[in-house]
Amino acid sequence: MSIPVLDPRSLQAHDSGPPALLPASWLANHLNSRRQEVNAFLEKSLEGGARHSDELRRVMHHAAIGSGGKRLRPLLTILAAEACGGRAEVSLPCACAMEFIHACSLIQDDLPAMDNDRMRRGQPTCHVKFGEGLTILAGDALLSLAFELMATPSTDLPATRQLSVIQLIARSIGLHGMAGGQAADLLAANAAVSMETLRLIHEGKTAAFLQACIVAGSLIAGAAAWQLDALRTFGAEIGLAFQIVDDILNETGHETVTGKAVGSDQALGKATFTAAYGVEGSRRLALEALNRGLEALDPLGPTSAPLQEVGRFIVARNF
Ligand code: GRG
Repeated sequence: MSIPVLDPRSLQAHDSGPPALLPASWLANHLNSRRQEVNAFLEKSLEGGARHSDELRRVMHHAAIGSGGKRLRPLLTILAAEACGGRAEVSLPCACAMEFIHACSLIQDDLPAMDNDRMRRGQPTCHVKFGEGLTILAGDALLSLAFELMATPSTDLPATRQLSVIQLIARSIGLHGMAGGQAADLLAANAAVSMETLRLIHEGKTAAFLQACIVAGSLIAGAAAWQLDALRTFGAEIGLAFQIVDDILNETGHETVTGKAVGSDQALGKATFTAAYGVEGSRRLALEALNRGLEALDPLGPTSAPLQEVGRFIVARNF
């Protein structure tokens, strides 16, 4: 799997639809151009002076844009929409809302009250750089901005579809998703957990939102029931694979490449796939999940090729 797919140096506009044989260069250009569109929209969403505190705006900008990031979630939203025949630009505001929610979750996850991490994306974490108070407020404001973007009326998007997307995303990050999973993760520290509980924690903490990013894209595109089913399955499998690989990288990765502390999960006594299945066993589980996910996309044909490529990247990545 080649990392250049997400290499911003080869960014080019490319919008003529997938060619019959899909050469690697077409895929790379397509993904890089979508990533560039996401970055431009994220910047635009945080432009302009702030009414009360420009410092808060700077912290938000650092958390969501300036510190880097792979932009996997917005890419998944846009590519899912395109896989169902939708137009990228219609899903762009929602895709960027996904990145703002993700940024909120990362800066909160790093706080002393949670994982107490001092390094993220190769830089000091948000609270180390700006203090805990502004970090908590930046998280609040990023989350609010995300919902503002998702709820902004658009002539290309029926309000009923927009409402279903907002409901889906809200549920995936709340009690029954990310926040619930994170709470279970905190409570499971240094405790013996069953394989079933481990899966439940990871499903909630990470997979539910990743899956929702994908399903949101297909809802925006007005997907048919069979397309939605395919993308739901792909999302669940890729969400699981993502967290398994994250656990592997926390144990075997290199800080200079991952940009964050290695070995922290073990130090915090976290329930992880590598603790339960070993590194090789976890790799096998991630590959099996990827294959089930890719198989689910089969009925969609070539329009799902870019989505498949991001799925493969999620499992092959080293950062
Ligand atoms: C936002 C409602 C709400 C609640 C937040 C703090 C919290 C509750 C949840 C933490 C969830 C979390 C951060 C899980 C870890 C997920 C993870 C491994 C993220 C890393 O994602 P990448 O690799 O990061 O896509 P980049 O840096 O590339 O963006």
